Amino acid sequence: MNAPAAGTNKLDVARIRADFPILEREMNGYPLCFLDSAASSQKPAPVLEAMDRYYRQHHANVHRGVYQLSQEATDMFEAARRAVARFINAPSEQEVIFVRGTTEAINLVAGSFGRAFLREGDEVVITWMEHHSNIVPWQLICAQTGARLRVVPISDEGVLDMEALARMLDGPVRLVAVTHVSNTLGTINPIRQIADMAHERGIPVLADGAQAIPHMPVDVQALGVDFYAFSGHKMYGPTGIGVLYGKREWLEQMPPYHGGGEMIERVTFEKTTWNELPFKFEAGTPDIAGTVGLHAAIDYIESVGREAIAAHEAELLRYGMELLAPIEGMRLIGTAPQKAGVISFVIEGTHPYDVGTLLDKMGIAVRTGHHCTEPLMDRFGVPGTVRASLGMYNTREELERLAKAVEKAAAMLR
Ligand code: 7TS
Repeated sequence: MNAPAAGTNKLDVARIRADFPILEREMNGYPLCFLDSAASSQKPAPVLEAMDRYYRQHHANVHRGVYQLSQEATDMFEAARRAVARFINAPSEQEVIFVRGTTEAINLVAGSFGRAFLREGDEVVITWMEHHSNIVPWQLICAQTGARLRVVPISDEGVLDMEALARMLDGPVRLVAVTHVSNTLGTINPIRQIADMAHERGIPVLADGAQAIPHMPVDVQALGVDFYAFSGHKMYGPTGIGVLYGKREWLEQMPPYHGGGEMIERVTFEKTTWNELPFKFEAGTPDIAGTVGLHAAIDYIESVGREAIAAHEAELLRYGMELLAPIEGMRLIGTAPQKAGVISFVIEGTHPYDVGTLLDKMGIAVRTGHHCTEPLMDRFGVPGTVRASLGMYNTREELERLAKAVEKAAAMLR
């Protein structure tokens, strides 16, 4: 396992890369240059090995069997929950709910909190830079309850309009749902400030942490949020597992989201009572191996160091923006001063899809399109962008390759 060289805050990127088997692959005759970690990051060997070991040696269903193996699986599952609680500084592991990912976490809150607390005429505040998974669940619950969605505008740099937010909060707002880091712009939103503003008015805040958790230390108590959602697969863990952190005071008032096994205390045909937190929200057999992989991913991130990862990526981001900016026809989308992990751009006279296809031919994996943020594309008047997004394993040389390839692609397409 890796650690930054003693006494420095620097990552040993070569050592980190050696832990990610997939980075040895070639694409179209070139070494793979993977710049799509915002969509899903790659997985280090310790994560793969932990999951393999779990299935080979310890698998049984959790919380059910009296036998040793089931106890082992349960212990591993609950150890993962404790690791998550520590990782995000949740006051209690009972406030850590395992879900499939960010999307499910937000749907859980929208469905459950929405049914309990949203009424006709109430408002839910989101922002212009939300991923569809922090827009559509609110539209669905608003349609069911008669509540209304309000959207906080952003500047041309991609910075949230805090004055507009303050004005909106004086309305009949029941919840604020905002992304911590934008997956398309990279903007880091001032979550603590937003939470303070909302709490002054008794309004709870959900932060979508999908793009923050892989890049920076996250402390839910310091952020002051009521709910925090994230996905394992964007933080070097497996797909199919994610987390909803929720403050106990809210989770206890919220009705179950799914019904089924595990989430009950007692079932009769007349009346069913619910299990305690967090099990009330975890119906059915969970992704046990996923939690084991997530635990290994947390250990891996901590062994490298979250501050060191943030510093490495900040340097890469600065360098990448600097290399790309001078390219003819370049328009960088998302130039907020507080920014993480993502470089989105369009090049005059070219379509993002064509640029992405040519980059792939040169072994460079980037995402093109609207990145599940269509309202944001409308805001910037573009059909989509090319997006390079960073992980701890990326290097300066890869960004140099990207810049050269973009220049070449643009010249071919114009
Ligand atoms: N919220 C944000 C900010 C995201 O970036 C994503 C996924 C999600 C929520 C949904 O996460 P999921 O794990 O439940 O799917 N973002 C992206 C992306 O930028 N490209 O592909 C997926």
